[in-house]
Amino acid sequence: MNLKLKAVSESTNPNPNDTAKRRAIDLANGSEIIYIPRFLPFEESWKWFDYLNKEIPWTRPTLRIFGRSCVQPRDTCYVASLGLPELSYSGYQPHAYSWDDYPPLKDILEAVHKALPGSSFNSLLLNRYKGGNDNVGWHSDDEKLYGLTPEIASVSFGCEREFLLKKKKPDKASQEKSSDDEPVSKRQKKSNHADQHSFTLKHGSLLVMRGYTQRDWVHSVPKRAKVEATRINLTFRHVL
Ligand SMILES: O=C(O)CCC(=O)C(=O)O
Repeated sequence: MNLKLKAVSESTNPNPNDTAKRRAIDLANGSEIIYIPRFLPFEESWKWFDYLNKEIPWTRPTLRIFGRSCVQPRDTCYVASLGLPELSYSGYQPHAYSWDDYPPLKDILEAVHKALPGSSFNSLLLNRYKGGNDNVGWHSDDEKLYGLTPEIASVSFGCEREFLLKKKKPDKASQEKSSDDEPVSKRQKKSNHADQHSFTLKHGSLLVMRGYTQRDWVHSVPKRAKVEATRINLTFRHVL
């Protein structure tokens, strides 16, 4: 199956309207989101969807959250370059498959690298939401292995779902006076930036979280009662 495709990027895109829709959202205090709704061509993206849906060895692990066992409300799979520290979250350590096990993933990775100059992703967490009950709760990808300011590139296929971002509540330490003698909480109140954002992540879209987004914000894909179709999401990350 030839799944090689061209990403919509500044250099290859013949339609200026597509790149004009690359939106940068400044979340303030060094956090930023980039959203490109038509990152990958629509028809090819359905071929990717079918490939991923059929070929990826999806699992639905049991997690440990606040001392209780619960089945993760979505399917998952993990791919990583050789020799990286192991990923572990909520008491679960996924097996790391190799990029060579699923070569078409390398084509999507290449497209993402092309759109984000300077990026070098070496791992990928895949999620499959089989209908509106499947979800991911509020969390941040702030595991130490990604460092303090990770760039995370998220490519979506299939059913559109809402992606929410919410500012973390400042803890006591961050409310203490900063070096410019003004409490951080006061500075945050003065800022004009909203504390919540919502994106409807389109089939073939790319959303990038950058800077201090994982330190200062949480994100989620909430349940949606009326949704029945499947969505697949790939988040590319760099493990240090
Ligand atoms: O499915 C999504 O868009 C988000 C996935 C996510 O939050 C994660 O993998 O950490």
